[in-house]
Order: sequence, then C-alpha cells, then structure tokens
Amino acid sequence: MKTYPIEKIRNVALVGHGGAGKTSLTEALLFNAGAINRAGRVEDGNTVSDFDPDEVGKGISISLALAPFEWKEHKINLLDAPGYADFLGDAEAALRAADAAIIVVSAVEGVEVQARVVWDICEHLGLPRVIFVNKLDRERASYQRTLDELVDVFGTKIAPMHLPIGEEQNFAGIADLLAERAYTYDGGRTEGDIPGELSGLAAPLHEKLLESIVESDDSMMERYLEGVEIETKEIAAALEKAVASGTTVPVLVGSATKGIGVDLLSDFMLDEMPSPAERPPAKARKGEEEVELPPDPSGPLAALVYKTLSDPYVGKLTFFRVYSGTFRPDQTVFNVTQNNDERVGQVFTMRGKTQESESEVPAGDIGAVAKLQHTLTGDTLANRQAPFALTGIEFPDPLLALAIEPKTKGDEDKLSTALHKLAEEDPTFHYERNPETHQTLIKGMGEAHLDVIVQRLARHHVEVTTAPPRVAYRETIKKTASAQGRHVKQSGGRGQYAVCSLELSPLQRGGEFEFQNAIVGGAIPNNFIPSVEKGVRKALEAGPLAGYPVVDVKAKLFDGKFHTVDSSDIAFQLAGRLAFRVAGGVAGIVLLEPIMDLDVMVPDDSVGDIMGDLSSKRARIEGSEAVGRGWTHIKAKVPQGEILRYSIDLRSKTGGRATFRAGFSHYEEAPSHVQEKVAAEAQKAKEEAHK
Ligand SMILES: Nc1nc2c(ncn2[C@@H]2O[C@H](COP(=O)(O)OP(=O)(O)OP(=O)(O)O)[C@@H](O)[C@H]2O)c(=O)[nH]1
Ligand SMILES: [Mg+2]
Repeated sequence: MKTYPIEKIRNVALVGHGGAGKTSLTEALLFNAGAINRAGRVEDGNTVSDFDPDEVGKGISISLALAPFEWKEHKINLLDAPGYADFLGDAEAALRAADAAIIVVSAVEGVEVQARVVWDICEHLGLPRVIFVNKLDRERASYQRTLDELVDVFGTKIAPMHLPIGEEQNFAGIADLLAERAYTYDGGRTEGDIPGELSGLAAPLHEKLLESIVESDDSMMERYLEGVEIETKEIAAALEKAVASGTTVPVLVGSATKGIGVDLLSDFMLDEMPSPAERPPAKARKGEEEVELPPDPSGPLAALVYKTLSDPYVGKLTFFRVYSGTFRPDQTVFNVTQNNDERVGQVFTMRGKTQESESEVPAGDIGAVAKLQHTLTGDTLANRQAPFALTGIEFPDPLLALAIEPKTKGDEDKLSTALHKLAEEDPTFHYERNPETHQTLIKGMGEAHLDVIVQRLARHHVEVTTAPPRVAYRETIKKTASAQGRHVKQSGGRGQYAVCSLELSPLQRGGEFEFQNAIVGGAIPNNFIPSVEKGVRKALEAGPLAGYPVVDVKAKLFDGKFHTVDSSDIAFQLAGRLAFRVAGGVAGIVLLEPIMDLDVMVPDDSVGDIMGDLSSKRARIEGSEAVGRGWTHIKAKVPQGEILRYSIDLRSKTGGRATFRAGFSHYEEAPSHVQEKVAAEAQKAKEEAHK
C-alpha cells in the first residue's frame, strides 16, 4: 500500500457488544472500497478479521484484527475488536491504538452491556466516537426504540445524523439529516429528496442536530439564533470539531450484510473523524521527565505495540502504532520498556492474515513486524538515543482460574513452553505454578477465554485436563500444649537416641513460625538444637488435619535428653517432628481459609440479588454505595473457596453486566463444616494415591 500523509490517515476501532455486526461491517467497508473482491460472511468463516481457527469454529471474534483500506485518497485502518466480554482486553488495545471509535449497536438487541463498557473506556481515553445502528434490515429491528435507548443510556451527546428509510425487510436506504438528502440502495445507490413520509420526522431532527453542532461554537450559535443561514461546509467543519472533542456523538444507521449505509460511513470517517494529526499529542516519559510527542514523521521514533500474534507461518507478529517518527525496515530499534535492542527485518501492513511489505510506516500509521525477540504488547519501540516510553495499555485483570495438567506424562516442559508463548500473545491470560497446592493454574477473563486457551494448547501439541483450582488452606493450633518426643532405638546395631520436649503456642495471624531455644544446663547439646528445629519445620510442611502447611505457631524447646554415642542429627530431627505431632494433637489443629477482598460493580437493579448471593457465600458485606448512572459498588470479604467460579455466577446473575475484582486479604479459621469437608477430601485423595 502506498504511504499516506498523516492528514489522510484514519485509525478507527470497531467496538460494541458481541454479535452486533463489527466483523460484518468491516467486511462490508472493505468490499465497498474495492479492497476485497467479495464480502465474506461470519457464518461461512471466510471474513478478513475472523481468520483464526477458534474464531471460525465459534463464529465470533476472539482477537482484534487490523483491516486497512483505501477510500477517496485516504487510508483507513480499521481495528475490528471482539465484543464478547471474555476478550475485552483486545477491545482495550484497539481503542488505545485508534484515534476514534465506531460503537456498533444492533437495532434488534439495542444497547447491550459491552456497548456501555466500551463507551466508558472511550470516555476514559477521551476518544471521539460515533454510533452505528446496524441490522436495520432484520426482523424486529427498530430505529426509534434503539435511539431512545441510546439517549437514555448515554445522554444528550447522542445526535441522530441518519434516519433509516423503511425498516426490517423494507429497509431500503438512508436519509441524511444534515445534508437533507436521501439515498436508496438497490444494487447501486440513488440520491434524491427525503421521502414525504419521513420529512415530518426529519425536519425537527435536522434542527436538533444543527443546535447540537453549533453549540460548540459561540459565534456560529449567535448567527444561528439570529436566523442567519449557515453554510453546509461551515457546519460540517463544526461537526468535525464537536465529534473530535466528544461533545457530539452522531448516530449513523445501516445494514452491514446488505451493504446499506456503508459508503456513507466511509465518507463520514474521512469528513468528520479526526486524523492522527488532529488528536492531542501522545504522552510519553523519558526517565522521570514527562513529555508530549507531536505526530511528526521526522521526529524521534515512538511506536506502541498494541497486539502480539503468533502466526503459524511467520511466527511472532508484532503490531504497532507509530506516534512519532517513522518506522523503517532493516534497522535496529530499541525497546524502551524491556531495555533491549530489537533487530527489525521487513515491515508489513496486515489485512487480516494477509501481509504486504511496506517501505516505511510514518507517524500516525499502523504496521507490523515479524520475529521480534523480547517485545511484548504494551511496549514502546524507539531509538536508543531518544528512548521515549509511551503510556502503556490498561488490560483487565483475569477473573477465573483453572488448574491444568498434561494428559501425557512427560509433557510438562512442552506445556510450560506453550503457556509462555500464549501469555506473551495475550496480556489478559496469566499462568502460574502454585507451590502450595502443586497445581499449574491458568487465569483468564472467563470460561470461554480459558476454553480458547486449552484449544490453543492443543494446537501447540499439548493436550491438558482441567480441574477447579485447589484452595491454599493452612492449618494452625488453637491453644498452648506441650509434649515429649522420644526417638529411641538401642537394640542391636548402631543405636539412636533423642528426646525433646516442646511447648507449642499459637501466634497471631500472619505470625508464620517461631522457634525458641529454652534449653538450660545442656539437656540437649547445642549442635543438636538446629536438628530439632529442622524436624519441627519438616512437620510444618504438611499438617495433620488435611496436609496443608501449618502456620502461626511458636515452638519452644524446653527440655530433652541425649546419649553421648547414640544421639545424632537425624535422631533429633525425628524426635522434634514427633514432639510437634503429639503436642499439636493436644493443642487442637484447625483449618485456616484464605479470605479475599471483593469489589463488585453491579447495576442498581440487581443489588438485592447479588447481596443475597454473597451472603449465601459466607461473605461479610463491608459497604455498598451508589456511584451514579445506575451502578452500585459493593465491598465484601469472602472466603476464596466460595468464589472460585464467581465470574460465571456473576455473569449469569446480571446478564454479564456486573464486574468484579478480588485480591487476597488474610487467613481466618474456617467453620467446622468446611474443615470436615476439606479433611474428608484430603483423606480420600490420600487413599486414592495409595491404590
Ligand atoms: N441481518 C443482518 N445480519 C447481520 C448484520 N450484521 C451482522 N449480521 C449477522 O450477525 C451475526 C454477528 O455478526 P458479526 O459481524 O460476527 O458480529 P461482531 O460484532 O463482529 O461479533 P463479535 O466479533 O463476536 O463481537 C452474524 O451472523 C452476521 O451475519 C446486518 O446488518 N443484518
Ligand atoms: Mg467480530
């Protein structure tokens, strides 16, 4: 593709709820511009954006896709983001790399959860946006109902730009409220006057739209109120300003699969959406210093990596958006975030999975490079001489964990290599080896996300089984108790002799373990004291109740006996362990469970439900506060064992509207029914291991 000057570039993210039609719209825009010969269909698995086998299999987008096309001497870089909540990370990345967003809303389903979520991200990023009301050709589509809902949810910024001519199977075209022209689609496109039956509706909307636009300009507002006719050109310029500043969010309409309104949307992107040059300069840091980088192709290089993909043919592909300078092939760049040089070979532009070599990618444009060694999503690529680091990308924290194990023994190494690769590719996917529960955990945004991860592992030739994660319980003692440990064997052969007396007492939560040597008068020689401690520590590793680590205990060694010949290090270790076990039995062992800090954001109308559910999960509610716009923030402390599948529960209780965060708080004694259950499970596991 040829290199375009910055004013002729648009970077636009397509976002919205799952299934609203983003991928179909991408396809229609590319087809309309002649970038592809035929429009693929999501159902047929032949679209430009959904090329990954998981996407084809499921018929949904999982990964964001870049789809550039040329339109009237401009280059439009579409970033088609997934809508499903599990893949929100890629929507965040698309919005971060774009200069504007199109929020696609279905005229059948209306304003769904993820549309609100991406709207909030746009607000947070200060990103200009428009709404495209799609699927107007479908049965039960309603423009008026959708518009009312948009105004209801997003407020008075919402400004209708286009009106549908007809609806459902009669959807035939579009009335442009600003130009007061109508376009009907029947093979080609015919321009005409707004049809009579619509003009009654269109006239007041035209006035409203004008008002909303002129509001951003005082002098224009004055002339408008005085009744002076304002030129269409001036209004278009004012609209562009109003969109860029986010004070007006125009609503366009159409049908992606019928190709209605798609050309108007392309024109709208050129005429009314900001070029990279019209956006505020990028924020960056050089050491402690904060700077702003204007989008100058001859400035210092600063490119943000917004996506990493592993391609079966080329290997690792790194997608970047250039904010300053020009990204050229065959050079060494400096990864500021990782503090590492990277050798760059060819530079590409990608359309879906199709690559095209580029001679350069200047500020404002988007490109890709293969086989970088150290670079991860969110990093900045720059020059060593001018190492500016751009603000990274905020990815959501993973919400659901599963334990996995390779089906084939001996695949452990292959598994960890594959996990490493997948985590590099997907910033919302984490994995860890839990040293306490001896499980490998995969953590993601939800069931569908982890499902995809398991399938991707299989494509890396590692089949795994999944299980719920074990809770890292701990054990401790209830009260102070003493006991003697005797390890004495003196019948034949080399003798063994060690006796020690221990007093165990509870420490405060978080006190871990303390060992006190209170031996006086050499009852145990000094060189064997560490042996006793070692034995006790060994016993702490697996508690008597259910095999979990014993914590918050003080062990005081206060007496003992030894034999000049038969005592040894190992004998005192065994005696120490025995004394601990016996004293522990007397002191009473109890189970501690991890308690989490839970923050839930719920729509006001489901607060009652969520509270009820939380109390059935033994949660202590610490507060609930209405935070406005229909949302309530609930804070609670809740046992980890009760919320292992909270992301699933919460989604089903609120239709996917609520979000939560959970972090470890502290350990607490578990109620007796939990202790009994955990002890019984441990017993069962032990018996199975012995079979
Ligand atoms: N009738 C009709 N169907 C449409 C239209 N746009 C999309 N669809 C259908 O709606 C379904 C979902 O479309 P997609 O393009 O995959 O939607 P998406 O927003 O990309 O979905 P995700 O990427 O999974 O979030 C597919 O079956 C499309 O054929 C439209 O304008 N009219
Ligand atoms: Mg899609």
